[in-house]
Amino acid sequence: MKKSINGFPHHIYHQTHVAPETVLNQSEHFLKAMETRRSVRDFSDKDVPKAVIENLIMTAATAPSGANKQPWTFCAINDSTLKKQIRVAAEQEEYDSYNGRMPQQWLKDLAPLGTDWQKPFLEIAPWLIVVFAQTTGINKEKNYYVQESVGIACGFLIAAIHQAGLVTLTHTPSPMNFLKSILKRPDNERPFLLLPVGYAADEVFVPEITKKDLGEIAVFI
Ligand code: IYR
Repeated sequence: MKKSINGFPHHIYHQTHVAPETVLNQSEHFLKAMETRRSVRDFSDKDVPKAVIENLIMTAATAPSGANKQPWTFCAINDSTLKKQIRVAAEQEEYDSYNGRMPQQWLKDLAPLGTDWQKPFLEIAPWLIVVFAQTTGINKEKNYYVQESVGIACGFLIAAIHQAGLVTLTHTPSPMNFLKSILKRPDNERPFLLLPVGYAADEVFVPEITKKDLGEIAVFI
């Protein structure tokens, strides 16, 4: 079944029919799965096939975006020379950030996470995915809700990485314009987020932090 709206074709959408009790089960199941996700900073150097990374990126690209402009570019890097270059540049910025640029309160807030300026995972993880936001189209065409759209796509990407059995972390070197020059991205793109992707190292320690309770994050009105 098809119909036309404003002269554009639409077709019937069939969401698989799910019984109400199955909806509850599935929502619980996905919650449990997502609750096992952690930001991991210790990676194995074990290879991940390119086909896996392609699937992860295509999952991210299913995200909704303003006027369906899909204002994102995913740069997937496996080349060790390029990874080293990114590590060196990121550590230069991060060294300055951790040693003077970040206010004391910020450093205090990060202390429980145990992060510092050193980013060995940028070389050890088999893949780095650098997500770029397209502030406009390549010929200055308008994009809408770029931050929101790319943020949602990154959420999908992180969930997909976890669901596949791999790990990542949201690395935010700051400032991160070096990514634009190293990766030779065009003027309409702005670096948004860097995600190392791979298998977790054999032994990984993560901080004992908790997520807020439902009562702290939601109001039912
Ligand atoms: N960009 C730094 C610092 C950092 C900032 C926040 I906010 C974090 O949640 C974690 C780290 C870094 O990536 O180490």
